[in-house]
Amino acid sequence: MICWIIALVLPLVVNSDPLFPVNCEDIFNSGHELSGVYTIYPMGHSVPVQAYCDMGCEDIHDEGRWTVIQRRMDGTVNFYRPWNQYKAGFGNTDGEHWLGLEWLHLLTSKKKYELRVDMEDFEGGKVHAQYSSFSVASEAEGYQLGVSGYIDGGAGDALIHHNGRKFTTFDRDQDLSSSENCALLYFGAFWYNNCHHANLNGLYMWGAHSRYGYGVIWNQWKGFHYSLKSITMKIRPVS
Ligand SMILES: [Ca+2]
Repeated sequence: MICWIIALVLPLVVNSDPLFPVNCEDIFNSGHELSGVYTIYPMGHSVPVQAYCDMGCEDIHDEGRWTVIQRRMDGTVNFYRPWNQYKAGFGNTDGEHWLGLEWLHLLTSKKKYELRVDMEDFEGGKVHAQYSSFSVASEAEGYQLGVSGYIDGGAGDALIHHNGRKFTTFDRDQDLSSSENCALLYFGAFWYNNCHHANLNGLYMWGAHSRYGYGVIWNQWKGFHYSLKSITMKIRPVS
């Protein structure tokens, strides 16, 4: 937690020219060991994008080198957005944001990545879920999700329900509900099945509520009637 506070106080914007790091592991390996906002180049040197790098804490650097791909923490950013914005990314890189599906595809199509999802409730509880394999296919393939190799961190495995599913927004229905658009139904955007066990881009609410499936949901931990306080999705290459 101390490291997290330092990271918020000391946001860094670093251009690693001429190295053009592809992800936060490259940034770390070039000597930048503080968490913060950095520039990465998943598409090559002419197309920079800002990403939040979670470098972990001093003395336990093995926990770091993560490229954050999604973060919710205070409800300051609207996540109910159309396809093109989920494709390109949106939000505040040092706060709530979505990196973007195209970047996720570019990163995970070149190397094998793992995923960690950290989450926190409003009562001080903290758990995580880790997956040894994470990939996002091309836009032509609907940005199909590949996630497997669950490692328990107390959260339970909500994403197995979404493995192999395409991404759905309110203006592009690729889910498995024949009668509904899950993004419209639950005010989110995700790799919906019919519809979800995790609604990580849902409305930011405050803990327990009465509306089934609404909110920032990780069903296997807190159920369908509890919206989380914070959640972070982050990825890094598997060596
Ligand atoms: Ca549908």
